[in-house]
Amino acid sequence: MIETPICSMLGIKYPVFQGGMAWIADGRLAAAVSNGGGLGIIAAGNAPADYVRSEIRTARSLTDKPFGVNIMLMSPYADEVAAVAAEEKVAVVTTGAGNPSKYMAMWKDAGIKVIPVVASVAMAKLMTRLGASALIAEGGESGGHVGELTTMVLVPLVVDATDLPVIAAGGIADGRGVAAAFMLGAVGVQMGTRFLSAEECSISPVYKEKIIKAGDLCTMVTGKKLGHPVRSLRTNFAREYAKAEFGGMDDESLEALGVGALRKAVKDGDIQNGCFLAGQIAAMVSKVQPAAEIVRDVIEGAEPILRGAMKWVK
Ligand code: TUI
Repeated sequence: MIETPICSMLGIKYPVFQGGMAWIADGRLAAAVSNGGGLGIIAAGNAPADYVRSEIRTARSLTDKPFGVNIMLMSPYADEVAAVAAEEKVAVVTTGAGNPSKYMAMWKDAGIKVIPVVASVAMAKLMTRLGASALIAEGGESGGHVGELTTMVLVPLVVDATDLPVIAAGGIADGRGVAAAFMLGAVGVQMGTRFLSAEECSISPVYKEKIIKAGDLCTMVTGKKLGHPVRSLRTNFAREYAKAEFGGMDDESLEALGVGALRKAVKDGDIQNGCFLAGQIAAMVSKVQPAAEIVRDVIEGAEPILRGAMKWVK
C-alpha cells in the first residue's frame, strides 16, 4: 500500500493520475482509472464546451469517485471550457500548455482543486503564489506538448521551489518510474502513454498497435519553429513535418499541415496524415489491459523497490 498526501487531499486510493490526452482521454477512460483507485482526467484538448460537459456527465454516470478535467490553454475554447469545469464543479482541474492565472480564482471559488502542469521553476512559483493545490512537474520525455527540461531535472527543482505536493510526469510507465519519482521528492505520478493501451481507451486499434510495437527511438519532437514543440511517434507524417519545418516552409503553411492531424491519428488510425502523440516510454508499453490493472501494476511494482531502497546504504 502506498499512500501519500495527494491521496487524502483528493480522496483517491492510489497517487496515480491519468494524463489529459487531447481527443483520447474521454469520460469512459477517466471513469475506468478513477474506479481503479487513481485519478481519471478528461481532456478538453481543442474541443468545444459542449463536448467537455457531455464527457463529464458520461464519467459521472460510470463512477462515483473523483475525477478531473484537463484544460489545454492553447485551445480556442479555453475560456468556455474553463467556465464549464467551474459550473460542473469537477473535483480537480489540471491545465497544460500555458499559464492558467486568469482562471484560478473562478475555479477556487467553485471549490475545485487546481493542479497546473508546470515545465519550469518560474511557473511553479507563480502557481504556488496563486493558490494551486498541487503541481504536476512534466518533463520533456512526455508525449504531446513538451517543455525544455527532463523529468529527472525538473521534478527535484520544482520540489525545492514549492511547499505544495508535486506529481511527477513524463517518462513514467512502471513501478520503477514511480519509485524513482518518489526518490526525487514527488508524492504521485501522472502517466499518459501507459494508458493508451488500456482496454477502456477508445483510440483506433492502429494507434494502440503502434504504441505496443514502439521501440526506444520511436518518438521525435516537431513544432519547435512554431513555438509549440510536440513529441509524437516517428511516422511518415512526423518526418515530413520536420522536413517542411527545416526546409523553410512559412508558418501559416506549417500550421495548416498540422491541423486535424491529432484527430486523424486517434479516430482513423491514419498513418499517412495522423500525428500519433506518444512519450518516449511507449517503448515500455507492451500489452492491452484494463485501466484499473495498470494502476495496480505500477503501484505494486513500486512497493518492493521502495522497501529495498536501503540496499546500498551501509
Ligand atoms: O499540455 C501538455 N501536453 C499536450 S497539450 C496537447 S494539444 C496541442 N496540440 C497541438 C499543439 C500544441 C498542443 C498535446 N499535449 N502537457 C503539459 C505541459 N504544459 N507541458 C508543458 C507545459 C507548459 C508549457 C508552458 C506549461 C506552462 C507553460 O507556461 C508558458 C508560459 O506562459 O510561461
